[in-house]
Amino acid sequence: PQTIYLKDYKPFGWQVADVHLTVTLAPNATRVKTRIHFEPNPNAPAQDFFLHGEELTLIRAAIDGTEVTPEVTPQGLTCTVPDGPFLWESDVEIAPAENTALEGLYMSNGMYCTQCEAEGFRKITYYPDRPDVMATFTVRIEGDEKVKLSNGNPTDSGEGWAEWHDPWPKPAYLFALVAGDLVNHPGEFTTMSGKDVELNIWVRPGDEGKCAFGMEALKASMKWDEEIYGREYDLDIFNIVAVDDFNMGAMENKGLNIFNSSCVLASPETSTDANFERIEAIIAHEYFHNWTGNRITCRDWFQLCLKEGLTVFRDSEFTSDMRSAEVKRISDVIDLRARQFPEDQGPLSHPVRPESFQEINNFYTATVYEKGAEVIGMLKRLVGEDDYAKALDLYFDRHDGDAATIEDWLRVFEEATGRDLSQFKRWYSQSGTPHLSVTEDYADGTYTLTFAQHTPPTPGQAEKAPQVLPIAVGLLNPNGDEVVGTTVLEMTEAEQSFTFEGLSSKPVPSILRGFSAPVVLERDSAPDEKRFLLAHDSDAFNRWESSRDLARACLYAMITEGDGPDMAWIDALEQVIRDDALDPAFRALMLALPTQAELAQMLHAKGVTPDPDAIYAATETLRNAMAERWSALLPELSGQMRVDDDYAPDAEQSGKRALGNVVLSLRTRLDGGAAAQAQFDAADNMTLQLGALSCLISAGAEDKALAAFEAQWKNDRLVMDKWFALQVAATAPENAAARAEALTKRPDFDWKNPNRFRAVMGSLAMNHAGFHAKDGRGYRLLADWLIKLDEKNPQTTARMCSVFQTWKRYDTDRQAMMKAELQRIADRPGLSRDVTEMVTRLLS
Ligand code: HT7
Ligand code: ZN
Repeated sequence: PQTIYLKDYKPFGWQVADVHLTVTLAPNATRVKTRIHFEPNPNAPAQDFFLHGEELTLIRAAIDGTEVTPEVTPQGLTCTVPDGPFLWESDVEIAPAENTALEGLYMSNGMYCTQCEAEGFRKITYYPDRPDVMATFTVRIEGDEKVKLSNGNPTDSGEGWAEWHDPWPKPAYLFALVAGDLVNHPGEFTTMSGKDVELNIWVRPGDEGKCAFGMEALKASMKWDEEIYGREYDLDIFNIVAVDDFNMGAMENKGLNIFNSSCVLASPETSTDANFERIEAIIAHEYFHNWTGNRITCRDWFQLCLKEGLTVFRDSEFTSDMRSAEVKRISDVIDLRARQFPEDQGPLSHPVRPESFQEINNFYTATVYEKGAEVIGMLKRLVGEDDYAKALDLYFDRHDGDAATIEDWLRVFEEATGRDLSQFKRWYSQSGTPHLSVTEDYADGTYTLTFAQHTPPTPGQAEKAPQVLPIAVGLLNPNGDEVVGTTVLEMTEAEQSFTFEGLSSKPVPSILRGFSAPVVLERDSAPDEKRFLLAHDSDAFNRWESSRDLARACLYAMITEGDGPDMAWIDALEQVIRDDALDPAFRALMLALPTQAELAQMLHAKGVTPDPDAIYAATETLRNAMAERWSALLPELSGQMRVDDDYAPDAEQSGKRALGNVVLSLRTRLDGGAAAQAQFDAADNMTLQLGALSCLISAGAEDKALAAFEAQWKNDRLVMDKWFALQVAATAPENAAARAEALTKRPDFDWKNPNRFRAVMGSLAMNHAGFHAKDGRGYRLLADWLIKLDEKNPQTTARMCSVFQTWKRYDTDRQAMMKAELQRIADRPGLSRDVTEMVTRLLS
C-alpha cells in the first residue's frame, strides 16, 4: 500500500462552487447523479484532474454537457478538462445492501445511511474527497422510504422525493444521507440570538421511548456552547439518527449527526448510569464539532487532532460542568493510561499529529483524541483561562470557513498571548510519553524541587527533545495544611529546579496536581508520605493517585515478593470510604484497584516480565483481604448507598449506585452472591441489575440470573450486547476464552454487527488473564475472528488488532504465540489495507 506524507501536501487544482446530488435509492442499484461546478484554483500547482472514486460503476460522465470518457482506475478517474470553469456531471451506480464495511452508503436494518469520514464519500460518487475541498451541497433523495434526510435545511418535498440544501460550505466527509421508515422524538431550541431550531432524534419504531435523555443532553450542549464558547447553532434544523450498525460511536455530519444506537438510546431499565453519562458526552462531542470540525475543519487528515483533540477537550469541560469535575478528571486519566499510554509506549506509537499513514482510519486513536485533548488542557493551563478565551475567540473569528492546520491553531495562541509556542509545538510532533523524575531539597527555609524529563525512543524517533511541561504543585506542612496553594511550574529544560522560600519546615509536596501533564511521574516516595497525602491532600486527583500508588506498590510486592496485602493502606483507605462528606462517586474510584493491564504495564516498566496469572491472583487476594477487613462496614455502606427516589441518571444518584456496586462486589467475596442475587431480583434499573449480574458471574453463581436476564431482554439488541459482554468480561480467566467461543456459536452472535462483535471479542481482550491464557487459546480465537471479519469490515477489524499492541511485554512463550497469530493474519491473501498496515506496524 501507498504511504501518504504530511510533507507532500499540495492543494487541489480546482475549487468547487457547488455540488448537486440526486440519489435514487435501491438496495442493490442506487443511482447517484452528480453535478459540480469546478473552477481552477489559483493557489494550486498544475496537476491532472483526478477525482476519487471506489467501488462505483460509472454510467456516464460529461463536461459542459458533452459526454466524456475518463480513465478509470480502482482509486478514481482522471480526465482532460477545460482551462477555465466547467460543469462536471456523472452518473454512477452503487449497491448499499452489499456494503458490509459500513463506509459510504450502506444499509442497516432496512434503513439507508452513510458514513463518509474519513474517505467514504468516494464510495458514493466521484469527487475530490479531501477535507480542504469545501462546497455547498444540494441533495435530492428519491425513494419510497417515509423519512429522507440530508445535511442543512429541508427545501422541498413531494411523493417519493425530498430536497435538502446545506448553505455552509463543507468537505465531503461531512456529507450524510439517511432514508428509512423512522419515527422522531421532537424538540426545539431557541438560540441566543432568538432563532428557533427544530430538533429531532430519529429512531426505528419501538425505540421512541429511549430518546428523551438524548434530547435533553442535546439542548444542554447547545446552551453550554453558547454560554462558554459563544457558539451559536447555524441551521433551522438539527437531526440525530440512531443506527444499529456503525463502526464508531457517532459522526458529526453537518446538521445530521448519525449515532451508533448504543450512544444515543437510553432508558433507566435498559441503560446503566455509565451509559447515560457516555451518551451525554458523545451527544455533546458531536454537537460541539459543529464549530470545532465543521465551521473550522482540517486542511488534511494529518491535522485530525485539530478538530478531535479540541472537541474531546470541550466535551470533557462540558461533563465537568454538568457533573463532578474531580471525578471526571480521575476517570479521564484512568482512560488515558489504559488506552493511550500503551499506544504511546508500543509499536503503534505516533505523534498527536502523525507525519505519514497508509490508511487514515487507523489514526482515529487515543493519541489523536485523548492525548490531543491533554495537549489543549496543557495549553490552557499555561496561558490561563482569560488568554485561552481570547485565543479561542480569535480562532473562531479568523478561521471560520477555513480548512485549518495546527500551525494556524498555535498562531492564534501566540498572537493572543504574546508567547512563543515553538517548543510547545513538540507535543504535536514528538511521540512517546515523557517520564518525569523529581528530587527535593530543603535547607534554611528554602525548598527546592528538581525535575528531570526524558522520553524513551519510539518507532522512527530515536532522539527526543525536552518538552514544555506545566507541573501543578502544592505544598503541605506536616499538619496537613496547605502552605503553598496550587502553582503551575513551567518546565522547559531537560532538568530544571524550582525553589520556594520562607517555609518554616520541610513541606510535603503534592506534585502533578490534577495530572497537569500527560507524563509518567517517577517518584518513589515513602508509603508514609503517600498515606499522608491520601489523608490530607486538597487536590482530589492527587489524593486518589496517592492511594493508587499504594495499591500499585502493594500489588507489586505481592506479585514479585510473595508479600501479603498492605493492611496499612487498606486501613488508610477505610477512612476515605467511611467519610460521608466525600462524593460517593469519588469513593467508588478510590476503591477500584489498578487494572491487570495497568499492572502488567507497571511490571514491564520496572523490568519485570508480567505473568498474567500471578497478576490476577494478586488482585484477587487483595480484594479478598479488603472484603474481610471491612466485613462489618460493607453491609452498612450498602444501606447508605440505597436510592429510594425515582431513578435519575444524575451525578448524585449514579455516584451512590457506583459505590454500592463496588461494595456489592466485595460483599460477594464473603457471601457467595447472596446479596447480589437479592439486588438482581429487586433491581428496577439496569445499573443495579447489571452490577448484580456481574458479581454473580464472578462468583460462578450466575446460571439462574443469566437465564432470567436473557428471557427478559432477548429482544433488545443493546441490552443483549451487555449480556454477551459481561459473561466474557467477568468470567474467571481459565474459562474466558472457552466462554467467548461458546457465545460465538449462538445464532444471535451477529458478528457483522460491530457492537455484537466487540461485545464478545473486545471483552475477551479486556479479560487480561483470560486473553493471555497460557495455552494461547485467547490469541487464537481472536485471530480467527479478525481474519473472518476483515473480509466484511476492515475498519472494525483493524481497530481491534491493537489489542495485540503490548505483545512484546510478555514472556517468550506468549510473545511467540502472539507473534505467530499476527503473522497468520498478515499472511492472509487479500488482507485489507487497514489490517495490513496495523499488523505490519505491530510486527515491526
Ligand atoms: N469524527 C468522527 C469520526 C468517525 C469515524 C472515523 C472513521 C470511521 C468511522 C467513523 N465514524 C465516526 C467521530 C467523532 O470523533 O466525533
Ligand atoms: Zn470527534
